[in-house]
Amino acid sequence: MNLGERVRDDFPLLHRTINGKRLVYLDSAATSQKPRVVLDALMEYYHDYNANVHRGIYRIAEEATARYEESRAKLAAFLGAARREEIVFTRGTTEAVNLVAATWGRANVGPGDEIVLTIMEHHSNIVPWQLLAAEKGARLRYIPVTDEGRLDLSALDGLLTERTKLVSLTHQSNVLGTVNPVRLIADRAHAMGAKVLVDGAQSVPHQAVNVQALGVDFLAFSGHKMLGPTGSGGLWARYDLLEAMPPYHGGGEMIMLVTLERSTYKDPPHKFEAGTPNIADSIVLGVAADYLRGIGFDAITAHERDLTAYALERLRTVPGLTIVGPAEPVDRGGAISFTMDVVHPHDIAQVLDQEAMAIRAGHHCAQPLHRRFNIAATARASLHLYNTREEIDALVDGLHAVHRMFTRSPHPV
Ligand code: 7TS
Repeated sequence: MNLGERVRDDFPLLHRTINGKRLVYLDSAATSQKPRVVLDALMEYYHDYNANVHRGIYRIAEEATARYEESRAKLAAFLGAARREEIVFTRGTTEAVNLVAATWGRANVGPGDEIVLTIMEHHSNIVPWQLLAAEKGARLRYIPVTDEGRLDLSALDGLLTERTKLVSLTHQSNVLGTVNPVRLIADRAHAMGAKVLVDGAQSVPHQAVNVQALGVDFLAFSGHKMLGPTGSGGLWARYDLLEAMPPYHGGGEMIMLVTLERSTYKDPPHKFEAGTPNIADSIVLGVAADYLRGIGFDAITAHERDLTAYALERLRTVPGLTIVGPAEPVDRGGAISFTMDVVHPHDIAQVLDQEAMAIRAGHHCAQPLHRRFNIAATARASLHLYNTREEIDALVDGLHAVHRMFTRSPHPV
């Protein structure tokens, strides 16, 4: 039995039927399904020890605080961080990138400075930098993408200069599936004195990510894509950077002392967690990380690589289908986007929905990347550890049926 078959029973939602058919969930790049241990841990929090953190001195408040901080420690270990105080809980990748732009960015980026991004970024790693650049008079530059869907590293020499303050790039593309050579780019950026942020939204759920090995300064990640609850996630940053960064939101629990004129702030990470945090979801994110670690990334990555190779091979049999992104299963993950010559991506998704298949169609919050390929939209199937070859077969059969449906002559002779 392969991994997908072995773990399926852990995910109640994967047993749902729609139109009398078993759900085939192929949209994990948007959000992942949750194992029962995650659902149970959420219920346990509200059922047994719901209390605010870092303030009450009674039993359940101390339990909640301990579990919240334990989860932080688990995530630090999960990402290979030097210490647990390097993890700031956020609502996800979007908030983590915005936090860096609004704090480190405001303090360190000035007129004429440059921020280097890539054409394959999700909007959440573009728009915050556009806002900062507009405020500061800084300039955004982009690493181009090749026809195959990989970063064109030959452009790095021209892009990285003494004006570069930050390189911010995705580890794994949510559209192309491409896994980028982050270490290589980080070393080049550091040699020019720039800092490096990596968007781990699509890598942290699927491969062993170690921030020391990546050699970056900031890493943003989303809990809901790594089997955890929505509204959970975080920012990892080197402690010295967090210490030097001004706060993000102002409010309760991030201060040492408040007078009518000014305030002093707590040490990181608390300086960046104003107000009542997302206690339940942040605690349960640690449970999701434990679940992934329990299975092990060796097994997860091998299974997803096998499934991706199988899917890429089988998709070639569908007439008129073009993969947008690397067509070989090398240095790529299981987000597979494609177009079909005669059918709009939304029509593909809608027809497959009738067969209880969930894929996504659209620009996947990566409009500049789609513009690069001269297309408005793609259809995307994205995999996770719980998917199986049978589901890939169902997808491919479904796509053959879509093609037949849209190429059938309306006036049969
Ligand atoms: N970065 C990447 C690479 C992503 O894929 C996403 C979400 C984000 C950032 C933003 O994460 P959030 O958790 O803060 O929303 N990607 C997708 C997607 O591909 N379909 O829906 C959401």
